[in-house]
Amino acid sequence: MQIDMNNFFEESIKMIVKIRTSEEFIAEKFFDEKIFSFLHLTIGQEAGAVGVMSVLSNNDIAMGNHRSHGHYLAKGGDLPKMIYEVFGDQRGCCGGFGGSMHMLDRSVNFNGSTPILGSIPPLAVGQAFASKENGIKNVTVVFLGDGAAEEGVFMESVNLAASKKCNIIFVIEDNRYSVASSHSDRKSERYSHQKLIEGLGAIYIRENGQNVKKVHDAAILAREYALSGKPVILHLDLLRRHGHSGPMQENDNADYRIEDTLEYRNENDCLLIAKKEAIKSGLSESKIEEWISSAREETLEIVSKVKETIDVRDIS
Ligand SMILES: Cc1ncc(C[n+]2csc(CCOP(=O)(O)OP(=O)(O)O)c2C)c(N)n1
Repeated sequence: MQIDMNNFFEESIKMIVKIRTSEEFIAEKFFDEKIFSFLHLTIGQEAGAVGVMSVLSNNDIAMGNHRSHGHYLAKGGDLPKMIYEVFGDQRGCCGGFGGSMHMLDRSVNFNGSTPILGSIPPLAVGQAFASKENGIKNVTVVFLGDGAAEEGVFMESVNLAASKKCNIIFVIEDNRYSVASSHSDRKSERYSHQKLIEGLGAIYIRENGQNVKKVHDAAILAREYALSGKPVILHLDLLRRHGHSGPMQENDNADYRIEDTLEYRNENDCLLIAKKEAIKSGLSESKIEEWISSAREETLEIVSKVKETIDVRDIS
C-alpha cells in the first residue's frame, strides 16, 4: 500500500504492528481449528514487506512465497480475508482452500503466493511480460527467500526478465537461513548474488531490511529502474524472530543461529529501529507509543471478531 511521505513513520509503524499482532494471534490460536495449514511467520522481518510496498501504486502487482502474510497485508490486503484463509473458512482470500501459504487477492493486485520454492519468480516474469504486452505501465514485485534465490530457476527468471526488458523487481528476503542451514552451509566461499545477477544484465541493490525507511528509499530507486525496463534485484538483509515454520517459538538461542542470537535480534528489531528513526526525525516517543497501541488494539479487535465466526468447511 503506497504510503504518503508526510505520514511515513506513522503508517509504516502501524503496518508493522498490524502484521506482527495478527501473526502473534494466529500462532496463539493455531491449534484451535481442525484444519492446519503449514505456517511461516514473518515476525521480525516485517519492515522488508512494508518498506517495499510503501512505494507501490495500486496498479503495481505483488507476488510472494510461503512466508507472505506480511506481503499480502502490506499490499493493502484484507485482514479478515487473511485470517479466514489461514483457518480454512470459505470467506478466505482463496476460499479457504489455500491456507497460510496461498495468499491471492486480485482486488489489491496481490496475484498469488506459492510455497514450492522457486516457483514464483517465473510466474512473476510472466505477469510482468503480460503487463508489458498489454501496454500497462506498472511494475511487478516478487518476494523470495535467499534459499530459493540459489535455485537455477531464479537465474533463468532473471535472464528472461532482462532479455525481455520486463518491469520487475525481485526482492530477496535474506534472513540468513534456509530452514536451519546458514549461508556458510549452503554457499561456496565466493558465492555472490551480485556477480550472478549483474552477469545476467539486471541491477543489484542491497539494503538493511530491518530499517523500513532505508528499504523505502531503496525501493524507490528499484522501482525507477524497473519502470525503465531494467529488472532489479533488491537484496534485503533481515532477521526472522521465530523458528522457520509452525506456531511454536524455537528455543531462545537455537543452536543453528550462529550470529543472530535472540539478544541480537531484539536489539535489531525492525519496530525498534523504526521507532528510533521516527524519534530522530523529530517525532515524540509518546506519539509513537500511541500509534503502536492503537494499531495493536485495532488489529486484535478485528482478528478476535473474525476468529469467533470461523466456520471450517466440511471436507469429510
Ligand atoms: C522445492 C521445495 N523444496 C523444499 C521445500 C521445503 N521448504 C519450505 S521453506 C524452505 C526454506 C526456504 O528458505 P528461503 O527461501 O531462504 O526462505 P525463508 O523460509 O528463509 O523465508 C524449504 C526448504 C519447498 N517448499 N519447496
